[in-house]
Amino acid sequence: MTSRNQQLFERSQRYIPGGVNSPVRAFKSVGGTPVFFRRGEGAHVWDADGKRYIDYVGSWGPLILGHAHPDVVRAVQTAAQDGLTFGAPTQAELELAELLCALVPSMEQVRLVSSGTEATMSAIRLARGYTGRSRIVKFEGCYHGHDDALLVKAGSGALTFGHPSSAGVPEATTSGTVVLDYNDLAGVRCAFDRFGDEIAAVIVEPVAGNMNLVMPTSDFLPTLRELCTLHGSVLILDEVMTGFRVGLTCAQGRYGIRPDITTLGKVIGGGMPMAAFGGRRDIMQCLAPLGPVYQAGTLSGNPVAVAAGLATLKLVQAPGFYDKLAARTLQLVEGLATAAARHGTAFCAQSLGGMFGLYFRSDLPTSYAEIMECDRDAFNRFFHAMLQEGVYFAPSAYEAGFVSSTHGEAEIDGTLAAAERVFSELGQKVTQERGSAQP
Ligand code: KE4
Repeated sequence: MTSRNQQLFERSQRYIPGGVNSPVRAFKSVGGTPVFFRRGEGAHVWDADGKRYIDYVGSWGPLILGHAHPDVVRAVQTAAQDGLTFGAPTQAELELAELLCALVPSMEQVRLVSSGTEATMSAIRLARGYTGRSRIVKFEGCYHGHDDALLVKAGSGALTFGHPSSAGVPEATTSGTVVLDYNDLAGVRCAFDRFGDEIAAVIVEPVAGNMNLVMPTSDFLPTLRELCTLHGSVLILDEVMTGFRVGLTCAQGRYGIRPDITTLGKVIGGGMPMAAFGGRRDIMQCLAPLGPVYQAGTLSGNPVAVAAGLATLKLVQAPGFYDKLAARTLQLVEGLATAAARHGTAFCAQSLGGMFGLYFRSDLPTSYAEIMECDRDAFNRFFHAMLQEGVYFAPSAYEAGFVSSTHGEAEIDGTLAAAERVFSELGQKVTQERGSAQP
């Protein structure tokens, strides 16, 4: 009998390309039928068949307070009763702007938008307008949304100009983008030696989360800061994922880096369409209506989304919120690694604040190339076996995972008990396969 998920997916593919409104949801990387969710509450979601899962995706990061947090839902309901949108300034969006500038060390002014893509696209245009330059630098494996200039894959050799990573993006749009390797200091120095005063901006995820989790080496971010300052280039930290996920002062506070522009999203909207870009006042003043860089949005600073964001940011400021979240996330990754080791699986894991990475390889990856060496088939088997056990990890070996404040001992213990069963089964299957392969 086809499940309700399968029925919905078959129907959905008739009306929505690929049956999804965002490609990563389609399970293309892991295979199988995507799960259609009907309800979420706290750390749990229920699919169309009524099956419950412990959720480690949290809508790809926004739900740091779990699904349907009562304070956030109440804030949304209250705001909605006064009107959904005005297309005019409101006190609420001013309060969110004030709060972001108070919490994010480098943020002197901020503009609210509706998606992370809009934030990074606007930040790039602003950096180009401020510097009068056009070339930008990004890093292989970092994702900054689907703006044309950022849908780029590395050229054939180091320092060659980027080529489009998507159809529909003109070569001319990406030819000004240099794609380097994450954590590659020599490559960064070489790019600045060659293009320095032509570089409008460097955009980077301060902690990479879109190739799976990859931490910056100790000199990586300071070197980017030093070289951008030296050459008058704008340093953009894309904190759409890390913002208020890895700590109350974001990744920039943890690593002591002061970017010129920061992009935010996900957590600051509490699950509603909300993102932002902001930073140095002298740069932000280049934006219309003050300056020549145009940027706009019908629903920018939407009062209902702002209400969800304010409610969320109020709760994450509670004393000890991030210490507790980080400890819970660490307990998860250490438990998974222990279970894998017990059954001889090449696996490791790490976490930072409320985000984590799982890797089917023996040592922690520090680069895109090392991420590509992970055993993707092993991850896919693990993903589906855990899904069967009622644990929902990101449906891709190349995504980070997320824990919320509603993941308690019961959810972690339940996940680790399921992992024990799964690693045992997977270990036995590998042993059998090796046995049957013996001459
Ligand atoms: P959105 O346009 O999807 O709101 O944000 C784009 C974006 C920008 N910068 C970073 C660092 C991001 O992680 C993202 C979006 N992240 C993905 C998850 N890896 C969103 C999931 C999806 O594409 O459906």
